[in-house]
Amino acid sequence: MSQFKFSVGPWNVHAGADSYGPPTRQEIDFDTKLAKFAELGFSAIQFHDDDAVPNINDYTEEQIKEKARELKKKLDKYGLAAEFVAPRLWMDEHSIDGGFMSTSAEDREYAMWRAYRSIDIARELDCDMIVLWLAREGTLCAESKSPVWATRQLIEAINKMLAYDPKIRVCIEPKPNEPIDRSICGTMGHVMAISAATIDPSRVGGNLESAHAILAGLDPAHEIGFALAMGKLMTVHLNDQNGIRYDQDKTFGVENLRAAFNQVKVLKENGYGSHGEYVGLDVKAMRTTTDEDCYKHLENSLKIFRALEKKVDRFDYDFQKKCVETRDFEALEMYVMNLLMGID
Ligand code: GLO
Ligand code: MG
Repeated sequence: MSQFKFSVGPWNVHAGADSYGPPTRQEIDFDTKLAKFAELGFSAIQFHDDDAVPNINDYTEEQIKEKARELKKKLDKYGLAAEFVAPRLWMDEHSIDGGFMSTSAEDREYAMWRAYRSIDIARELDCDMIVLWLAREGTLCAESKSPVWATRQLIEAINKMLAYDPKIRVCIEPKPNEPIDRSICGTMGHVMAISAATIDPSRVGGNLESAHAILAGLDPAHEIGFALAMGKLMTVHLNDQNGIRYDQDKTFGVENLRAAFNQVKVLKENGYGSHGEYVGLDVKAMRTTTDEDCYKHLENSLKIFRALEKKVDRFDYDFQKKCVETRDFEALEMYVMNLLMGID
């Protein structure tokens, strides 16, 4: 039995379309996904604001809250909690050039409207966290905006969110690029710096996604460890990624098992989850996956995570200590490889 609670977003099950081709699977309706997520053993759902309230632009603030209350009833029916709400600031025509640091004042205002509505929805869903995946917050053309101005815009926007609701926690999910060229807040280090510059650093932390760390050329377990050391790891998006390419969101552990082992290890060793944090997945099925198998990547990610938990349980800390004392890192490394290969 895992010591962790897991979460997932509805976008993890999708119809297979990519930038180069149309869907390859049927769309699955939201209620069916919820039922299946509960059956697979997930405890909480991650939401975009418009996953929670589709066509959010068409409603008043009161109507949005009402719709969120209806969703809460649905979640209760399946025994699922809401982990976070994330303003989707990359699809709408107002977010063509970013949200909080868009070059258009009107579009920046729209971004704040979505952030406030996300907080309203979170409140109705009984959750206290919003996630900012800063998809288009950066530059497409380096000279189009000042990085100094853009960074300050982000801090100011977060300060407004913190002031809007004294309980809300703002969790930044950093990514170095894609869909933008250069991100303003691309790594966990940037997130910590932004946090420190806000009016309430205790309520601003990070969501480390394995793939995003790899895209920045960094090690996911070290990024997780860095945020844990600062007491600011609010959630994780576990997945995998084959080096510095397009964002792949592969099943957790399939590309680099040792790196995945070390992510589980650092989470376990540091009591992650003891303050209610979830182990979140952000994984995509392959384009070739069939309709019947459209949840397989989630099942497989959970299986791999749990199997690695058992490996961490078996990790021989006495042997590790001895190796460190004698600086025999060859032996320690081979011990880890044998542990992962199942060779005693
Ligand atoms: C994309 C991100 C995205 C976010 C999600 C929640 O690269 O990982 O999936 O996690 O929109 O904010
Ligand atoms: Mg993510």
